[in-house]
Amino acid sequence: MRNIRFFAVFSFFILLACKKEAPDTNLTLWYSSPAKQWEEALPLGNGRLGAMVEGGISRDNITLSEISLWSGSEEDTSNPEALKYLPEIRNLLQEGQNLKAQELMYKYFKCKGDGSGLGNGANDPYGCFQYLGNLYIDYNYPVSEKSDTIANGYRRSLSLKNAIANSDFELDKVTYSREYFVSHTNDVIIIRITSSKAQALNFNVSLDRQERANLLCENDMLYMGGQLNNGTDGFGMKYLVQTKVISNDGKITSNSTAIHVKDATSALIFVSAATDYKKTNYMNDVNDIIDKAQELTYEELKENHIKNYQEKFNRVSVDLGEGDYSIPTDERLKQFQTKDDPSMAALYFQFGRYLMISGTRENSLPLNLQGLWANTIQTAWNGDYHLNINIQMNYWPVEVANLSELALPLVEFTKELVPSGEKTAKSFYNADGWVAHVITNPWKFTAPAERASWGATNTGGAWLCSHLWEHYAFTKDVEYLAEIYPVLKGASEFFLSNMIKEKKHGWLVTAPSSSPENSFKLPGTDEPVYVCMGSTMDMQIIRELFMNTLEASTILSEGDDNFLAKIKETLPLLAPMQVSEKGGYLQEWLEDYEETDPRHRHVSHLYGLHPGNLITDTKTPELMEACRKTLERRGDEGTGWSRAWKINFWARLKDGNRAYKLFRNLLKPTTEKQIAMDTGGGTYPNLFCVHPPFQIDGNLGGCAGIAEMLIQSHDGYIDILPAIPDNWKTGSFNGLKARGGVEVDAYWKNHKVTKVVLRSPEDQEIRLKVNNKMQTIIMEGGKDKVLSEVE
Ligand code: FUC
Repeated sequence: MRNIRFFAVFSFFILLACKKEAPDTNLTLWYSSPAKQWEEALPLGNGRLGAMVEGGISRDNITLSEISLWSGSEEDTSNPEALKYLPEIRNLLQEGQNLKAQELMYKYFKCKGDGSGLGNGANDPYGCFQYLGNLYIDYNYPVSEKSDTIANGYRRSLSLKNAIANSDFELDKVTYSREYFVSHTNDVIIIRITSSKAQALNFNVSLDRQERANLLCENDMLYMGGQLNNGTDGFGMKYLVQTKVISNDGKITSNSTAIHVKDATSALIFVSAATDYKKTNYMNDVNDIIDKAQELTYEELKENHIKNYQEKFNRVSVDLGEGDYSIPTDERLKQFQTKDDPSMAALYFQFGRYLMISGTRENSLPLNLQGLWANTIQTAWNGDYHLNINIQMNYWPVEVANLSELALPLVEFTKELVPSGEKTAKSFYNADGWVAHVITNPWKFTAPAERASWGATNTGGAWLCSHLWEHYAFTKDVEYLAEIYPVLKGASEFFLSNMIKEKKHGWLVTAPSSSPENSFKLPGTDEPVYVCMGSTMDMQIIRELFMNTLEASTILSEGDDNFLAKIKETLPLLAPMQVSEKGGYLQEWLEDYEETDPRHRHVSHLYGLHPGNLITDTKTPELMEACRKTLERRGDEGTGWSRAWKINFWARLKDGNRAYKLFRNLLKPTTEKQIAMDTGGGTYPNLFCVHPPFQIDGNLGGCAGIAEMLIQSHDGYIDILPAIPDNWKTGSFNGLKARGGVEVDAYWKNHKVTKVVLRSPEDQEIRLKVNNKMQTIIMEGGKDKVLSEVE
């Protein structure tokens, strides 16, 4: 850990010295009307508390969330039937009887209980991430007509530079202004409301929640508290929201459900909230937070907030060209489909970083399917942690975007899954080590889910381990590596003790498993079959896990010789990647089955291309071509996250124009809210990614994709501008990170890199590819290495 902290401080000072700021104009989302639906509201957060600002004129709705607010509870998911049927399932798979194996799995090889409730588990023990409630500000204006229709000059905005939202307008010659932020330093939501005319403000503040909410108003302080369903006796997680309004000149009164503000020129609203997740003292905390916040002036609170946020945000700037910032963001989004606007990618990239800083912080839970933001009791797919792409995609940008310490919530979460994963390994497979399947939650669910078609893939935990490794690869923090080594080892032990030898080639494979959520047809039948042995993705993840575990043990000089010898023996026996003889694409399964849906949204078998690094130009050029063919077959559409993944794939294939085409597809404007699985992906007016519905993975996957177009370092060297499109002709970036802990600035003109600045925390030799030329650079720790007029 020490190294990270040192490097964070070190980079901060360096950045202060040499940062070239991107134009602030491209760091603002703005709109000329209030949000008409939640998907237009502007997200704010401090990594724990979230707020979505609608900015309404007569009623302003701010939807609140808290990252740990989950229904459900820990449950026993062990199902003894599963282990009894495991040998038969495996035999059927060996005989090519996958459909029969699948039928048995549907019946027996699943968790005890209802699992995720098919994605609607709010009242099951699995539970779901829920919104906290709504904060309403209802205004009374001294105008006879409807204020919403006669207001002038309305503007609602979100500054990514300051993490502050504003809404302003004029009504009857009075300007009303609201400023909103969620302070990390003071851990509180703050709204300041002002009017240009003295004592023109009259409004009521109230709270509500669709269920399980009690209101209380005492000493002009409004409270909302309740207890969610734990899925068993009904008494689950407790929460409390507390609201206080202060004003210099206004009169504040209250009744049992609302705070009333009369004749004020300005007022401050504080909202504090907490849950009892891992905390007993949460009520006192909520109260103390408001007390402490009140001791500071608004200017002090705002300054604290901006400073805290910018310490992270200002580490990186990106300039990809000018855009037309004078048009509202929703219009700009629409125009982007037909009009060239290279600055859109820089905005989207920084919006991703903004969401990460606002959505999760050290000592918080990781970003879930909704990040931190929700507006329902039953969030889509329980707003949980899906381990077959989604939560991992959330974390793809964290290292390269210079927010390394924000990976730690995922690291901690993974560590905490281990005890539950050990039980699952024993009870379902009688295996060593630990395993997690496809879905998990703060209650540490690791069992196979209720439906084998999607819930039986058992490399979810191993995929998380790749993130644990990447954090090391970017930071070189050996102390950290020692902390996470047992997690990697335990995950490896599971596969060492649980793979079987498939009959045809004698390869070691997972069984039973699936290739995330895709199905195939067995010869002579049209029935979709999901269950298989050794899907390509499984085998890539396991190979990578074994290699990382071995490397970690070498670095730490740690090892149980038998265990390491077993990994070394096993590596060459793992089923290899195969290229289809009939189509030249990378095979998704051991057999070259016909897919039920060749355009399926998951492209799991390309894990080795991205986020993995088994398939690269230097290691496996022939597989690069197979990946290209695979992507052509899959097409350029799909759900939001699927489009985002494809940006990353094409960037790794070094095809900048195609990556950019996928970026454009990701930004397809839509307001669709119904769940759709095949296509319909795009972007809401507030730039939230649309699965549909909203799912934050696409935002962060898209952010990572843009980074992959600018810099790559997964193949043993740093590649500057590996995949930029024709229209990012001239530009720069500052502060992106490469593996090895190197921080990089680059400047280019007419597609040619003109200058690179490298900073390394320690002495090291690196390989660098610039303008297609490879060179070796000797870095001195703490010193800038400037390469100007690079060839
Ligand atoms: C995976 C995906 C779905 C969706 C869900 C939350 O199961 O296949 O498209 O993103 O996670």
